[in-house]
Amino acid sequence: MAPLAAVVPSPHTRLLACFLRLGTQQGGPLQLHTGASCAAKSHYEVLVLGGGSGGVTMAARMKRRVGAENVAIVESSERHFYQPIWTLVGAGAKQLSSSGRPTASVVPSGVEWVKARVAELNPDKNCIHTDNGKEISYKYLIVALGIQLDYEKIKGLPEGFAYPKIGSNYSVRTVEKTWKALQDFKEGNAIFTFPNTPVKCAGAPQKIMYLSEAYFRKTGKRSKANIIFNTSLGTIFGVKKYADALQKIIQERNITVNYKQNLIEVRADKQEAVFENLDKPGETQVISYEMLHVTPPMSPPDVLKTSPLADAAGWVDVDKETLQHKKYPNVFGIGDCTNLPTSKTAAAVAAQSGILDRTISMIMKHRTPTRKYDGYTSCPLVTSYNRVILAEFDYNAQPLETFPFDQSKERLSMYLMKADMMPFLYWNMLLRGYWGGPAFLRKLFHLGMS
Ligand code: FAD
Ligand code: UQ1
Repeated sequence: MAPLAAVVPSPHTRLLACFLRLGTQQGGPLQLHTGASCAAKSHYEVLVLGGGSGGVTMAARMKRRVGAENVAIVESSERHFYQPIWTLVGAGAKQLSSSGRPTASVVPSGVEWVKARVAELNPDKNCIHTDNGKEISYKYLIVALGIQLDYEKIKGLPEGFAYPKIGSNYSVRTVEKTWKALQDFKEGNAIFTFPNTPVKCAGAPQKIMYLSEAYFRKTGKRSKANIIFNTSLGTIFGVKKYADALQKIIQERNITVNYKQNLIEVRADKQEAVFENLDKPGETQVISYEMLHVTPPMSPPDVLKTSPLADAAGWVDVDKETLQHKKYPNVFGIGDCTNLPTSKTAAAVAAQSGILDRTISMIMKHRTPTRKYDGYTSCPLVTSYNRVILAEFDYNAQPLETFPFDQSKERLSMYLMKADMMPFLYWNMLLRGYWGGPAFLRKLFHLGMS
């Protein structure tokens, strides 16, 4: 086990830090109040909360900055999952086992893995509490707790998953049920839902629909399937260029899209789904299904919602360019748990990790962060078993494409990138802190075009 870095600040440094904090309310690095501390036995220079995509990536980068023995990750799960591949697992194109590895194998060597859940955050004292009674203090905190799945907000779930004909690619427990429902499909409605909350990978709820449509075609069942996308949103996708391409596909493949329809109840014993009409309060519709794919409502993790780090909606309240917390300058956020106004994806985490690494390095040197996150995010829209539209865009919902061709076209090359290259890049580059997104490739490919 790596030795704990017992650098609890002395009363002298605490007093000095307190003085510096009180004396510099105008902003800038001197506002750091890294001196305040609880009486924790464990202290780390950098404490990372959450061992998912953002947490492991930042731990790897922070190890290079301050040394492994000064970094810890708090994560309770024994397995780390590459969630983006679940779209293909739900469609039977990949095995679930390929998506997970032991957490122990992705925590950077020498970094302390605290196997527990974060139960309470106390940023005024620079400390956190775990569910197994540990208190840990830090100098710098990186919050990477992801987004919470709220299946129970739909009446009849999660217990409804015990019945057949229903699945959800969003959870490791239910993703294989999607593939089972697809195989068992005989005749009737195949319904795909999108909830009335922010979600991670906003393209995933419709990717499985296109794959299902392709599967029905392949197996001769297409004429027996009525494919319905019931979405709480008012548009198919937030970026016009890709929305136009998707609309064409929807028309060509005879898919029905109903907007402002929110799933509120599943009667799994009767194979019925109940939707509320968001434009007409009180109006509901019951639709029977032969297959149902549920994208659950999502929200910030409970531990954040009630913490001083949260904005009014419960997300970690960070500066959208530097990822530094707006009130606690020694606290930073990355990924799905933040209020960064971009689409929540691993691709966004990659781009954010490079920026955050630089931000923290500048803060550590008492300098002002200079590099700015532009909101880069990407969604490989899988439209069949060998085609992908690669959506990439920024904070302004403007396309920010890497490759020197029209990415709104369905392409085999982009499918191969999504299915085979991305997992390799994820496990070997991103999680090791060597992949900060494709900006450099974009610049390279577009050199001759500007
Ligand atoms: P996560 O990777 O979810 O990690 C959060 C971690 O925090 C978890 O390990 C969790 O166990 C831990 N945690 C939570 N609460 C606590 C607590 N109280 N204490 C301790 N630990 C805690 N992204 C793409 O870029 N491209 C795609 O094609 C794509 N497709 C997707 C398809 C599906 C079906 C899904 C589900 C996701 C997809 N994503 C995709 C999204 C991507 O997986 C996430 O955006 C990414 O994993 C976010 O990283 P994160 O670190 O913010 O959260
Ligand atoms: C990406 O960087 C990334 O993070 C590792 C993903 O997550 C799985 C992606 O899906 C995509 C598309 C990117 C962007 C990378 C390139 C090469 C366009």
